[in-house]
Formats: sequence, C-alpha cells, structure tokens
Amino acid sequence: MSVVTYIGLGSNLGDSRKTLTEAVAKLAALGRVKTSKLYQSPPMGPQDQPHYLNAVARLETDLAALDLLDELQKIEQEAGRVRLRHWGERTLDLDILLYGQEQIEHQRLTVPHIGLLERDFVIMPLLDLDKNIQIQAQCLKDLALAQDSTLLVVADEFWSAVD
Ligand code: A4P
Ligand code: MG
Repeated sequence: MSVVTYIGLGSNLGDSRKTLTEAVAKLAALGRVKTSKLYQSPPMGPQDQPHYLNAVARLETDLAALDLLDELQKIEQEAGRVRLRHWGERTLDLDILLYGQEQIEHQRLTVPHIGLLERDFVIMPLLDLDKNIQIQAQCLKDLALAQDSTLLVVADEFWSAVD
C-alpha cells in the first residue's frame, strides 16, 4: 500500500541547485515523485549564512516511515552532507514533512515535522503541490504566512526534470 509523503529539501552550501536536482532523481527510485517550484529563501536562524534553495517533493512510496528516513539520510550522506551548526548551513537537508495522515512521535522521527506551520519555505512549496492541503484541520492557504510570503521563485515545477 503506497502512502503519500511530502519531503522538504533545503541546501545552502555548494552547488545547491545541482545537489537538489540529484536528490530528486534519487527520490524517484523510492516511488512516484512530483516537485514544487524552486524557491530562494533568506536563512532562518543564524543570519551570517547564505540564502537557501528550498523545495518540496511529493513522494508516493511503499516504504515504512523509518525506512524512508533511512533512505533520506543515505541520500544526504551521498551528497557529502556537511552540517556545521544547529539551524546553520548545510549541503543537503531532507525532512519528512508529512507521511500520509500519520502523527509519529519516535526518538528518530517526528511527523508532521516540527515548525512546519512557521516556515514559509515549506508552506509555499506544499501549496504548489496541493493548494487545499490541510494539516491537523488547518488549511495552509489560510495561514497569514502563506498570504504575505516574500519568497523568491527561482524556477517553475519542472526545475528537477532531467533533459
Ligand atoms: N528527525 C526527527 N523528525 C524528522 C523528520 N520529520 N524528518 C531527526 C527528518 N528527520 C527528522 O536532523 C536531526 C535528526 O532529526 C535526524 O537524525 C532525524 O532522526 P538533521 O537534519 O541533522 O538536523 P535538522 O533537525 O534538520 O537540523 P536542525 O539544525 O535541527 O534544523 P531544521 O529545523 O531542519 O532547520 N532557513 C531556510 N531559509 N531554509 C531552510 O531549509 N533549514 C534550516 C535547518 C535552518 N534554516 C533554514 C533552513
Ligand atoms: Mg533534517
């Protein structure tokens, strides 16, 4: 039985666009993938770090949640992931934002992802993929953050397509 999951992608070290494109290609090995637009967003957390590229992928997969987390962490490692400090710069960050309708509280995994509702760089790409998406009965499009987001779109939803 496949589950609809949403994976947050972020990068602000190295060739971020290339890193994210490669990550999407690897996600495609785990199930059917569709991507949001690609955004540039100012850093949340320490301000003395580069802007991020952010996007979300909708992934339909047969993997159990923890197995999916293992696969995402493998992809992060293969991208030569460097993470220097909390909320700091990183080569590649892959977070499970949503896993079906499930609420998961596990030592290694909290779903929905913590802070999701406070982050426009997650909310705007989720809305690209499903404009009526709800989280715990909250319509994301009704959030103030969704209505006055200043995120910069750097590419349409086909940014990750391989020629
Ligand atoms: N973990 C728990 N729940 C999850 C989940 N739903 N998905 C655990 C993925 N992992 C989850 O992850 C640490 C541990 O979280 C994992 O081992 C996993 O078992 P990590 O990737 O090393 O660290 P992190 O939690 O992603 O980083 P950190 O520093 O705690 O921060 P955030 O919350 O991820 O934020 N600004 C902009 N504009 N755009 C960004 O993408 N990202 C961050 C990082 C900061 N500022 C940003 C952005
Ligand atoms: Mg992470």
